[in-house]
Amino acid sequence: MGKMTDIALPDIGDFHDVEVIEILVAVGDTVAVEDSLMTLESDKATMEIPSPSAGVVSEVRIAIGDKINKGDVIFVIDSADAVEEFVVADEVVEEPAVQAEAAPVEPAPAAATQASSVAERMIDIVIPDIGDFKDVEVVEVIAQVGDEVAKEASLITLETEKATMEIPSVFAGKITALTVKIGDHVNQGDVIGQMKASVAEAAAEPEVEQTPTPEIAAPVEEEIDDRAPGEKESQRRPVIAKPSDAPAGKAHASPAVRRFARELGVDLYHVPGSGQKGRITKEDVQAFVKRTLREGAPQVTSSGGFGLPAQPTVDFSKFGEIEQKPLGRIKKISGKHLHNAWLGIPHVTQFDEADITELEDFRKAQKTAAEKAGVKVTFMPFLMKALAMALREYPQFNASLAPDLESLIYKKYLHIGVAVDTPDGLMVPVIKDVDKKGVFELAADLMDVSQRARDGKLSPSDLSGGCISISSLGGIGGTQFTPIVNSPEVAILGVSKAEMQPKWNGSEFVPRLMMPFSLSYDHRVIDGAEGVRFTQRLSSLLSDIRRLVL
Ligand code: CAO
Repeated sequence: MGKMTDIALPDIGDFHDVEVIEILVAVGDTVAVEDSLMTLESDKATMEIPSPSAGVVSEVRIAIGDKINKGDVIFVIDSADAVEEFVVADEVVEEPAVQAEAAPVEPAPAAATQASSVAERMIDIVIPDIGDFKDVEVVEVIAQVGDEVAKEASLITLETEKATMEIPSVFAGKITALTVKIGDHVNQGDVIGQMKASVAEAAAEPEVEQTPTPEIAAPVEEEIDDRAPGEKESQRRPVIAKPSDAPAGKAHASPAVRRFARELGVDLYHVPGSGQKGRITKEDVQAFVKRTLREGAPQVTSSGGFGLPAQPTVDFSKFGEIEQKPLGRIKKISGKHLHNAWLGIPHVTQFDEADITELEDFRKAQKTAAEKAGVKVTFMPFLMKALAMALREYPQFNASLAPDLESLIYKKYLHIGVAVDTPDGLMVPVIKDVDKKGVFELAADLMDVSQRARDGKLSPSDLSGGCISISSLGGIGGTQFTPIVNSPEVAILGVSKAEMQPKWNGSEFVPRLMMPFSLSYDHRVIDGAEGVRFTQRLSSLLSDIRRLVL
């Protein structure tokens, strides 16, 4: 056992008694520095609380629904080998994890009149203290010229790589000018418009005391994973989900949209975003709900999900000794995604095989060259090259269904996800631009991502953008299996162990190294004939890799 360290809630600005809406780790989970531990939500902000260091969670001191404050001990972590990285409770509060405080920014009324009177004044709308963020991009302009806004109504949304924050109005009033547009970059103190504000004035008080302190929504960590909240929320209310809405990974949305979605019981994970960089807007949530109601899609509930009857609860201890251990975070997330894909996509699995005798000879012949290049060349890089070529020839396999299910989005790029077996569960890092890379480069990429997956060091960008996935169990064994399509992709290749088999060449049986593989695909997009043409083409490319250079 290493050093037991209390992890306290860091400084979260002016927020008090903030509700725990999600706990992202369980006892026994291994966490890395900056891994999100929990999500808090106030009426103004949503924020993830990152771990200050690495270790194994030994105690979870909070529960969903708890109201907590800065300094409260929320977890105990066994810091094991990483003791020097740990920040104890007292230190945590010195180091804010989320910037939620905002400094006064609006000018006070120029002159006081009578105590408690309200005057209308033209006031500059100014970007408040947004912490250490500079040149922050405007991703949403919520208010418009002419709008009557309430005090603290959100005006614009800013986004950095790490955070999303809403800028609220300091006063109630009418917007008369807005000089920012989506894509602009702003800094603290920038004037972004004017408003005719109703300003309460108090006579004979110093200006500074009249100046309202704007509360800005705390930055929301970009990596909030909206899969888990849906799952947790479902214990309180049903979550609307439509299986055909292929989840696109992380949900990017402002705190207001998150709140709106939560009120409607919508799991943002299922909502396609139409905003810049795929951000989910309020209109997207509304459209999603309308479509779901119109199409009569099933509801995911905590019971059975997708309208299925709930599983019966069995007391296994009646039959013998048992031990119950919580599922790890990755298993929980990937499990939900797989379940969704399995139920939402009409799967067909096509089985085939490839004669890789020559390929294997060639691979072995490259061993010395590969060692010199510092890579281990397994069969996978060749498979990736062949798959990339087949995808070019059959573009419907390199596509995703549009959110309205009425069209197909063809991708001109070729990024391939590779399922990696890690101690914490299945992860699918994506190797980018496979068609532009050589076998050694792909081997190096594969070594890199699979190692980082096993070390828990993959970044969100490593896990996104895939066009198709490969699940290779060939290094382990098995003859055939039916992989689940990694939505929103439309196909996945499953590879099993190659073995020598006698093959009839027209006059005699000859030993050939045969690799069995399977292709699961979304039958809404791909017909059976296309499926088998694709697997046959892949088989022919692998059987004679000279075709890869044609
Ligand atoms: N047939 C026979 N041998 C194979 C093979 C196949 N289809 N595929 C790989 N091998 C061999 C490799 O060539 C290597 O042999 P050498 O050491 O002699 O070169 C050995 O098996 C081990 O390979 P590997 O698994 O270390 O490397 P890889 O590049 O083939 O695969 C990776 C990398 C990351 C895909 C793999 O390690 C992995 O994690 N696979 C599991 C994926 C998984 O869990 N899928 C299930 C998802 S659905 O639940």
